[in-house]
This record gives sequence, structure tokens and C-alpha cells, in this order.
Amino acid sequence: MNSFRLLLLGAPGSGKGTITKKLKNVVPNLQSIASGDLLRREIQEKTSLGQIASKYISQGKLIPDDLIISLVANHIGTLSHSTATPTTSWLLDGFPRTLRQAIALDNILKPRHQNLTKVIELKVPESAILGRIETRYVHIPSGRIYNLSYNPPKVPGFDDVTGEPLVKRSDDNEETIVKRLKDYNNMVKPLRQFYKDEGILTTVHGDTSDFIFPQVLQTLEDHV
Ligand code: G5P
Ligand code: MG
Repeated sequence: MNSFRLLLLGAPGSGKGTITKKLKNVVPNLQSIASGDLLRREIQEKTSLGQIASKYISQGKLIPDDLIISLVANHIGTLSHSTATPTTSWLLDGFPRTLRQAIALDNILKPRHQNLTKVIELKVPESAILGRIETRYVHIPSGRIYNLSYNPPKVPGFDDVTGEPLVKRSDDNEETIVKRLKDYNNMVKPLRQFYKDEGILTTVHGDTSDFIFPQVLQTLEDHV
């Protein structure tokens, strides 16, 4: 497989984090940045950004573009200056989410000659998503994701690797998820068009991550 710089697009609960983990199992040294994981760490560490972000996240609202752009830009900077070479594959999950963020990302990547090479949108029926979210638990420091039926922790309530307690996300309740899904469906339209125009968008469909993952892999294998 050629190296890639991938954006995973997809509704809340569509399995972006799950597909990232599956890809890491098969793509050596794959780096990833998940904007939601970065924000949840800021909240746990009680930083000033975390305090602002927590109010937006618990209401299911996007945090302001400027805040998320500078947070992710810092992390992309670390990626490309330390471990990454032009042949290192990496992926973004959850950023960009607005057209303004997409343009800002292009402006960050272009001078480094590291533009995105592929965008894959995961399309999962909302009926399947609603069932998953209420039973999701996460380990904030690592971003590891569990689900009581799909991939339960070995010891209920505790992270498999560190043994630390798992938590439920403040935005994982029915009221907030309905709002997040509605907002996603509106916000994604200009993003889709933007990446369609760049000729790098592929959409994959399925009810489960096990069905979607081989399609993601095939898309990356086909991409040059
Ligand atoms: P996030 O953190 O980016 P979302 O809303 O985009 O959050 P989310 O909820 O993290 O996306 P996901 O990563 O797509 O979903 O899905 P996942 O966690 O892998 O899977 C969901 C659950 O289903 C898990 O429990 C998993 O185990 C289970 N599962 C997976 N596959 C299957 C399956 O096949 N079957 C079953 N039964 N279960 C399965 O953003 C959060 C907030 O941060 C802010 C916003 O406030 C946002 O709402 N934020 C930003 N704000 C502005 N701009 C940005 N760019 C922002 N990024 C984050
Ligand atoms: Mg996620």
C-alpha cells in the first residue's frame, strides 16, 4: 500500500475511531489525530481551552473554528517535525468539520507539500448509530473506545491496557446525539463538495465497522 494522508469523515458514532484502530493494526507506524480526543484531554487536564470546550461539547455544539484550528495545527506541526517523513501515513478524525476548517487545513498542509491524498466518508444508518452511542465508554488519556456489546472491556468499567476507569462521554446521550447528527448532516454538505472538487472523496456504506473496514482498506490500496 502506498503511503496516504487521510481524512475520515462520518457522522457521530459512525465508527471513525473504531476504523482508525483497525487501520493501525495493519498499517505500520500509522499516525492519527482525533480532534475530539484532543479536546477531551484538554478538558480532563482542566486547561483554559478545556474549560471553554467542555461547555460546547456537552451541549453537542461545535467549538469555534479558531480554537480548534490552532489546537489541531499545533499537533500537525509536531507530527511533521518529529516522527513523520513524506512517506509516513497519517489520518485525521473529526477535523476538519466546517468549510473554514478545511481551507485552514489546506493552508497548513500546502506549504509542507503534505496535502490530504484521500477523504473517506463512512455512511452508517442513523438507526444503527443511535443504538451504539448509549453503550459507548472511553479511556480519555489514550482515546481507546469500548462498547458494551460490540467490543466490551475485559473487566467491566476498566481500560484493558492501564486498568484505569472508563468514562461515559458528556455528549453521549440521546438528546445530544440527535442534535449532533442533525448538525453533521448540514455541515458535511459543503465539505463533501470541497473534497469532491479536489477529486479525493470516496464514500463507503455499511451497518457495521466489520463490513466497512475492508472497503476502507480496498480504497487505500487502490489509491496512488
Ligand atoms: P468527536 O469526538 O469528533 P464525533 O461526534 O465526530 O465525535 P464520535 O462520537 O467520536 O464522533 P466515531 O468516532 O465515529 O464517533 O465512532 P466510534 O467511537 O468509533 O464508534 C461509536 C461506538 O460504536 C463505540 O462504542 C464503538 O465501540 C461502537 N461500534 C463501532 N462499530 C460498531 C459496530 O459495527 N457495531 C456496534 N454494535 N458497535 C460499534 O467530537 C466530539 C465533540 O468535540 C467537538 C464538538 O463539540 C463535537 O461534538 N469537536 C469539534 N468542534 C468543532 N470542530 C471540530 N473539528 C471538532 N472536533 C471535535
Ligand atoms: Mg470518535
